[in-house]
Amino acid sequence: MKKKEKNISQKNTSDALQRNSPDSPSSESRRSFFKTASATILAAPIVLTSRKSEAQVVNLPPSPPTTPWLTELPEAAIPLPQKDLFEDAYRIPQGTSNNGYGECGRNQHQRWNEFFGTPQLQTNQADTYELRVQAIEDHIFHPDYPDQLVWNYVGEDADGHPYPNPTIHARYGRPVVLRLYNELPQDHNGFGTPEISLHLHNLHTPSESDGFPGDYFSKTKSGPTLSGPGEYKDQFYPNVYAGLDEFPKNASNPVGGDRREALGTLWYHDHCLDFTAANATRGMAGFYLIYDALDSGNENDPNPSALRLPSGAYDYPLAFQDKRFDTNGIQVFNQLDPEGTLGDKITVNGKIEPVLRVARRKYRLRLLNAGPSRYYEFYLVNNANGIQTFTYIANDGNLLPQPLLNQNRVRLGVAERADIVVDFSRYALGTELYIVNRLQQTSTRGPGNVQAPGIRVLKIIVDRNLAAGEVDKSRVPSNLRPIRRPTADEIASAPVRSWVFARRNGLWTINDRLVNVNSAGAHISAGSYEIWDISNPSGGWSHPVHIHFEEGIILQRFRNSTPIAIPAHERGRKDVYSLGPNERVRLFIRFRDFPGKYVMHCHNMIHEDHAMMVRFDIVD
Ligand SMILES: [Cu+2]
Repeated sequence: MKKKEKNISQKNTSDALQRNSPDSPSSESRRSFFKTASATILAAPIVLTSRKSEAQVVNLPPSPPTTPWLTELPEAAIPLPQKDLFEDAYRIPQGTSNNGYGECGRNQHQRWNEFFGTPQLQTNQADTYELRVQAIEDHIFHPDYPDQLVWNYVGEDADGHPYPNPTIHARYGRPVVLRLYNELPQDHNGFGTPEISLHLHNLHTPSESDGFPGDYFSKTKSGPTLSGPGEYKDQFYPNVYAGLDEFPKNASNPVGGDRREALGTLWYHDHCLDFTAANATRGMAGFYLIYDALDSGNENDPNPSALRLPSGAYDYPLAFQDKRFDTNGIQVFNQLDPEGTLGDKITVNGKIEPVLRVARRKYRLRLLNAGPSRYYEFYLVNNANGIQTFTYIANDGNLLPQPLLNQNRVRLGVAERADIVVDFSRYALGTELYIVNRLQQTSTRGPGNVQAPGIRVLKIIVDRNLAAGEVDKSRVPSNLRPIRRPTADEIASAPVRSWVFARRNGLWTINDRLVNVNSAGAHISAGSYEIWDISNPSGGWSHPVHIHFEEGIILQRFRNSTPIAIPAHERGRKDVYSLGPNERVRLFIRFRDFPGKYVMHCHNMIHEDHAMMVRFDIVD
C-alpha cells in the first residue's frame, strides 16, 4: 500500500514539474531549481499520503518539543512610520513605471492623474511607506530553537531600527504609495524563491498594484506579466471605497465610492506564482489596517456616529501560521509536493507559544489565519479549559451589520479573518487565559473533527488595572456597518458563472484547468455584477476559495446538493469562501472601478501553488 502511495506522490511531483518546465512562464532559475530539487525528492521520500483516508503518513519526525510561554509579545502593535520618498529626486513616485532608475516594468498606475493631477506625486498628497524584503539570519521562533533564516518585509521604526513585517495603518480617503524593494539573495538555496509579488488582501487595489502572481520581480528577473526586472516596485493603494464610478467623490462623499464597502482588517503577503506557500512560510506576511469615519481607530472619538471600538494598544492583530521544524529546530517546507508540508507548531506573530499581557478592559483582537494550509477553530478558555465568551464584530475585514454576542468559537480557513472584542475587565488580576485550537487536521487537504481540549497556542495574562484616572470608553454598538444587499431584480438578472474546484491527475484545478497567468478564464465588464457558483465536488478535501479585489455576499450554501444554513458570521461581505467536501456556494459579486487582471484561487497556498488558480479580467 505504501509503495503505491509513494508512486502517486512522485507522479504528482512530475506533473508539477511539467507545469513548471515546458511552456511555463517560470524563469530559468526556477526550472533548474525544480530539476535539482526533483532529484532530491526522488532520493528522499518526504511525504506519503493515503488516497483512501485523510490520514497522512509523514516520514518527518515531529518538531522538537518546546517549553511553552517563554516569549512575550509586545504590548501594542505600533503603526509603521511613513518614509519620505521625495529625498531621491530620481525616484519620486510617479504614474508610469520608473524603469530608468530601478523600478521594475509595471503597468501605468490607473487613475493616477485623477487622484494627483500630475505625473509625479507631490508632497503631502499621499502617505508614503517603504518596505525592503530581506533575509534575516537570526529570527527566533522559540528560545529552544536556534536562531534561523526568515524572509521578512522590513520597515524602519521611529528610532530607525528594523521593524519586520510591520503593521501599516491607513485611512479611507488618504492614498498610500508603498515602495517595495527586493533585497533577497538571488543565489538562495532551500525553500522559497527570491522573486516577489506583494498582494494586499483584499483592498480595492488597481490590478497593477494587486500583487498579480505573474508580476513577480527581482533585480534580474521579472514575471511574464511585467515588462522588466527592477530593484523596487511602487504599489498605489487609492484607499477609496469600492463603487467609485457609481458613487463619485464629491463634497458630500469626500472619500469616493460606497462607504458600506469599507474594509478594516487586511493583510499583505507574497503572491509569487508557484511559490506563495513557500515564500509566505519563509515569513513574508504582515497587517494593513484601514480606518474611516465610522471605524475611526479612536475609542474616544467625539464624532457621535463613530463606533468607538477598542483602539490604539487595545486594537491588536494576531496572525497564526503553522510550521514544521527538523530535529535541529530549523524550519522545513516541501515546496515540490502537491501535498506540501503540514505544520505541527503554530506561531503567533512569528513566535511559538507566546504570552500576551493585557489590561483589565476591552480589546479588539484581529485574528488571521496566515496559512499555508491549516484550518483553525479557536476558543478562548481559562486555566480549567472552561470556554469564555466574546463578541464577534467582523469577518474577512468586513464589519458585520450587527455584532454577534456571546460567541465562543472562531473557525478560520486560510486567509480568513475574524475581529472579536474581549472584555478582560471581567477577570481578576493575574487570570490566565488561552487561545486554543480545537480543530484537528492531519493532512494539508483539509480539517477533521473538533475535539476538546485542543492545543494552547497563545497565553493571555490579565496583568494590570487601568492607570489611575484612565477610563475604558470603548464600546460595541448594536449596529456596526450597514450592508448593501443585492436587490431581487439584481439577483434575477445576474449572469451565473460556475467554477468547479477539483483534483485532476494529482494536481489541483479550477474548471479542469491549471493556472495560466497569461490567459484569462473570464472576461467581465467593469461595472457589472454576477452570481458565482463555486463548487467542491470532492470526497475528502476542503478549499478556502479567495476572490481578489471585490467582496461577495453569500446567497446560498449547499452540502451534498442540499441547502444548508449560512452561518451568522458569513452573512456580511466576504473574500474567502470555505468549501468543505461536497459543498457549494452561490455568491453575488460586483466588479468595479479598476479594469485589469486579477485572480481567484484556493487560498490553501499549497493547492494554489499546485495550480488551483484562475485569472479573470475586468474589461472596459
Ligand atoms: Cu484548496
